[in-house]
Amino acid sequence: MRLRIIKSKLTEKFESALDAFSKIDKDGGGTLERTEIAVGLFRLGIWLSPIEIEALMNVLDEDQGGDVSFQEWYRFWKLNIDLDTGTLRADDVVEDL
Ligand SMILES: [Ca+2]
Repeated sequence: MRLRIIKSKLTEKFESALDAFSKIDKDGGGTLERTEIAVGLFRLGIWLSPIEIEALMNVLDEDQGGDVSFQEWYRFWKLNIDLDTGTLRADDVVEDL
């Protein structure tokens, strides 16, 4: 369950959704690009194939605009937190990864 691994690494490494977002947003552009996410996860020791990145972006990029706003990131963060409690239909999302 990749999404669970990604979430646990992120929460282990970063204090909050905002902390993670601002550190992954290397160029300070206010959105997370596909490359920034791939690099950010790689630095956490998570190597995702292009197909997995694509699947992750489909989860993250709710409006399919090609990048991830903080609002979208926060939604993902919350979704992941809910994974812990076993609530939500998060497994539907995880199946896509
Ligand atoms: Ca977006």
